[in-house]
Amino acid sequence: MSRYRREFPATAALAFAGVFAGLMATAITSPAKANVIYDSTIYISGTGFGAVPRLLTLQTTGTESGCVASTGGTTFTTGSGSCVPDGQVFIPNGITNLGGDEVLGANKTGIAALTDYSLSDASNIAIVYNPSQTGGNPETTITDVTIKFYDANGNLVIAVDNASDLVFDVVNPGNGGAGFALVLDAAQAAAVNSAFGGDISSAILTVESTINGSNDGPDTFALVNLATQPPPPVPEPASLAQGSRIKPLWELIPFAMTRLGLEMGAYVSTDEALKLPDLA
Ligand SMILES: [Ca+2]
Ligand SMILES: [Ca+2]
Repeated sequence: MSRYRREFPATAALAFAGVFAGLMATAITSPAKANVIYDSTIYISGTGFGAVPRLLTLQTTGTESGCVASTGGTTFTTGSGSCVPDGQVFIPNGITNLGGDEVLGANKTGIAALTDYSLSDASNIAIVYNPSQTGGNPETTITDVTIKFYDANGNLVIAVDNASDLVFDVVNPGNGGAGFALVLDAAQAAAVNSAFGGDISSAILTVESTINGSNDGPDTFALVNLATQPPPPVPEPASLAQGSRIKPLWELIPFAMTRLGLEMGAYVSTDEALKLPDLA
């Protein structure tokens, strides 16, 4: 490499070294961090989410586990035989789901053809987790959530999962949003996009998961395209008046970065009317 570097102007060599170092850092560190993560900064609108069919519904007390596998076209199977062995998952978490608790029925458990969601880029995927719990301890813990991507013939192309337990102390995000957004981190999204030649539009997506601490109503997962989500609600005029100052530019940057999928920033809404009704 030094032989080539001598032939570059100093600035070009520096730039090349920087890019190369960046690529190496990505190659070395990203795979170990490729996870399904909960991004609390993403706002899922209840208005846009209410009619979305669920890809997996579970309603068992204690531990509940469900799996869905595409078998080509619009057909699918559920149950333990539909769970992917953890070893086949991209950078797996060591947990294989048992399945068997799926609640069957239209819009409760099924598949998503990504072309129906206008989804071509895995970085726009949000699996919205919407638990229904009651009592003094509504907490749920997702020990595994695996997102599987099939070709149109039902062949599994790639699957991704979470790295460690995802713990939810409450049943809704508390900002008027419809559910918790589980997303692919950058390394995972890149791997999924690459597995489909850069465009995942032809893929069929299914979800499998295991949840601890369940009670009461159905706990569901649905797919949302972040690129087509309605924007977050505008703050009420009263709260704007009470704010009594104009936000400086640097306070607006996280908002813009979130819309770009950079996992920063926060939305605040007091609109309780947007809470999601259960489909059960
Ligand atoms: Ca796993
Ligand atoms: Ca529940």
